[in-house]
Amino acid sequence: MANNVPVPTYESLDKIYDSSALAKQGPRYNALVEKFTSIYGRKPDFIARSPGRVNLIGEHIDYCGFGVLPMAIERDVIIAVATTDDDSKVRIANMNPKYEPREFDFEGKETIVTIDSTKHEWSNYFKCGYKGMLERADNLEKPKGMYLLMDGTVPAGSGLSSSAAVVCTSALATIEANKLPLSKQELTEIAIVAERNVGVNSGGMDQSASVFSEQQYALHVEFVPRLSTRLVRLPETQPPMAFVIANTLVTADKFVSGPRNYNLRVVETKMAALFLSKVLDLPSSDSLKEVFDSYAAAAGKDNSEVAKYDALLERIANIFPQDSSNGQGYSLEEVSDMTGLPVQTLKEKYMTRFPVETDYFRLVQRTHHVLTEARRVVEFVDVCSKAPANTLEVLGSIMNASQESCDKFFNCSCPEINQVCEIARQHGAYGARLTGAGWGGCTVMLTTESNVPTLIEAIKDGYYRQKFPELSQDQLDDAVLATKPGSGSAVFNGF
Ligand code: NG1
Repeated sequence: MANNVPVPTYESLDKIYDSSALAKQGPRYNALVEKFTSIYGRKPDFIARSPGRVNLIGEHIDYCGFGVLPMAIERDVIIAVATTDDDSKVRIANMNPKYEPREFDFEGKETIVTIDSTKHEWSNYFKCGYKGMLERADNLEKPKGMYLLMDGTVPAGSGLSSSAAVVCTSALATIEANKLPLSKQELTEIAIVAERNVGVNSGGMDQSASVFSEQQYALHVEFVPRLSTRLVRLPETQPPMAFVIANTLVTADKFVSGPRNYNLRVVETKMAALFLSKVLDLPSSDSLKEVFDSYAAAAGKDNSEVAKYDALLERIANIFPQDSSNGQGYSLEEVSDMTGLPVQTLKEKYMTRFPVETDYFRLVQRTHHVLTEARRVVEFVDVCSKAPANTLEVLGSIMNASQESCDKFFNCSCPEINQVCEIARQHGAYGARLTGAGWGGCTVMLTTESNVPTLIEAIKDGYYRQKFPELSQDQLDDAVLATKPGSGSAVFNGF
């Protein structure tokens, strides 16, 4: 897929949304323009838009370098923008009154803007996109002043990638306001790095899905040797397939829990790669994908992709030493012995920029998850292209195996996710799994179009009405919904 094309500009919302969404999106865009005009006394010049995403398969492997298969959803972030040459101030407001208006100024070409990542502050996500873009704009002496109004419909902390949607939209708003000639590829790469400014060691799946997705397709994103994306058409099954997303309403905030969850997992996979590259006598690397590639190259056999995973999994089955903690994982000293890196080096390299809190590092379990999950992505994509008669069953069982591995080996599920997946499987879902980082957030289920109402009702009854009896009908409808693959980032100027 051509990655160096610009982000498209549309004058009509039907280029962005499925026809079934227009009755809702039209009034939403009108309300944004109206509110913008009442706050700033002028109309916006354009609206930037980037969606959230649901990941179909490939969890917690993007930051190890392995390919993943997300698709964009209708839920998104839109920012109305007007520019001025009078100053270089940024004024930003939000349609949600929970987020108070903010103002900041361009601090010069060196700093651009200061981001205090110790503070949990909504405008930091805008600043990430703004800073990331302007760092790349060598020829720009002084950026435009900006008037902004944001509206987001991706639930925060739900695994649907609300933060990436904000950062990508912010970066896109900054590009368009300053007429910077940047491609989709550059926008994505900058947004990936930019998001790390808020203190989360993020992978690159979300930003890629947000920018590159297209209606009716899932997106196979690969990161090695460099970011590349390929559209994967979802098979036409008989009966027709459908995806449902259910939010457990357990909020998993990476910013708060990162040191024990997300950032720790990133570090564990890096330590595992260091150990494996050493013990397998491969070029030293802290990327499991590089270990996989070097091992496959050294094995030299003309294996299929899946067979390459099997070969490595078999080779490492008994390669990790016994830990001294009775199966809880390795102490930092043990990791130091295994990798040959002094404790101090490990701390400086892996535990300083993104803090980590733990007594033990569970390298065996994490490696097992990452390699089997990467294998599942290859299988899933393959089934999509071959579309055998039992496609629904096969894809469903791959999703179920992913959930089991996330729960047992990566410990990123939680009782609520397990419960929703179980209810779903009992009510016509072929497969059900967490999507995104986990520890709460959303689940994704594969079912048939005709079973969607039954499945949704079963989850409302079996989960929400038990655990959250106070939810209104609107909140319930918002928590569990059918979804179709949607389109990626765009600029809209049809108002
Ligand atoms: P969420 O929390 O769903 O946005 C995070 C990472 C992804 C990926 C998944 C797990 C960020 C912005 N996103 O997704 O890159 O690693 O977890 O597969 O950190």
